[in-house]
Amino acid sequence: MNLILFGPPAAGKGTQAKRLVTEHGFIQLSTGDMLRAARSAGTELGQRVAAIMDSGQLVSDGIVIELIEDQLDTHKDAPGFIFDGFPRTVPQAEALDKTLAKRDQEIDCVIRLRVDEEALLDRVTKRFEEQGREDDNPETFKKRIDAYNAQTAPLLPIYAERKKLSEVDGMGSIEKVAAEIDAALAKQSGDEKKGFLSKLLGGNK
Ligand code: B4P
Repeated sequence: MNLILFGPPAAGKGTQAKRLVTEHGFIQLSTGDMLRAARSAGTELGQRVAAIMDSGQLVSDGIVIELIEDQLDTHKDAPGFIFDGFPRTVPQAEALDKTLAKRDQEIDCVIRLRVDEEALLDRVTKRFEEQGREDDNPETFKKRIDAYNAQTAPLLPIYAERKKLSEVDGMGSIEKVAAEIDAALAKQSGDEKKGFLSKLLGGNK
């Protein structure tokens, strides 16, 4: 199963992705983590993206698409992927569909974590104090939210139209959010099985 964890910055995508890896054996592909790793390693790519990330903007589609394709090639026999923080734009979503189709795969489920802006700001403020991540300061965070609303949120109706979207309340405790995600995944795979069965039986029953 290929899953997208969707939501605004600091919604808890990374937190939940790590748990799904431990409990369900997915491979987590977090473009944010990959970009931060490139920065820490001081690679040419890391140096190119540092200022963009610190300003709260999205790095170019070409860069993140290449990072994802490299990882899909590296983990050819993986049972499933969690796309965490990717796609974030329409061209990224289109590129993901194409690259998965080449591998006879598709996106099976998109989980949207809903968290209100005040709670998001509280979370990044806490993380800024604890970890000092430059893009977690309140001013930059506002720009990240704007980028999400302008460039990423427009993907939601696309996945809803395809009946892949599940909404999860991301305001609860980490455990409560985890339980809701598991329920949404179980429902999605049940629906897929039902769809498969009705096709097999020759109609939309
Ligand atoms: P990301 O790395 O994706 O952003 P994030 O803030 O880490 O979001 P996430 O939702 O994963 O939050 P987390 O679980 O850590 O992106 C960073 C930057 O990289 C972007 O701004 C952009 O510049 C660049 N980038 C990345 N992908 C890109 C792409 N595809 N295209 C272009 N540019 C891209 O949770 C946040 C905090 O909340 C943590 O401290 C956590 O402990 C806490 N928390 C989590 N769940 C909680 C809960 N239920 N209750 C209370 N606290 C919770």
